[in-house]
Amino acid sequence: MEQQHFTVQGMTCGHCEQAVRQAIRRLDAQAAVQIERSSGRVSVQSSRTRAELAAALADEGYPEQADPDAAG
Ligand SMILES: [Cu+2]
Repeated sequence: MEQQHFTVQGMTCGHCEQAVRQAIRRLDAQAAVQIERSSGRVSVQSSRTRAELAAALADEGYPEQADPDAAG
């Protein structure tokens, strides 16, 4: 399983953390999820692809923050 890192928008409380965790677990019940709410960091160990995980997060209402290093 691969460790994937995301920085998402909109996590403001414990309920948000739970929603994020459940969105990942719905996609992959075996996933290990670590959340650091203050920075919006979500680390996921899962066999699912990064795109699948990111889509699940966005569908739940926590889209990834735009990468400030990505040009244009
Ligand atoms: Cu919340």
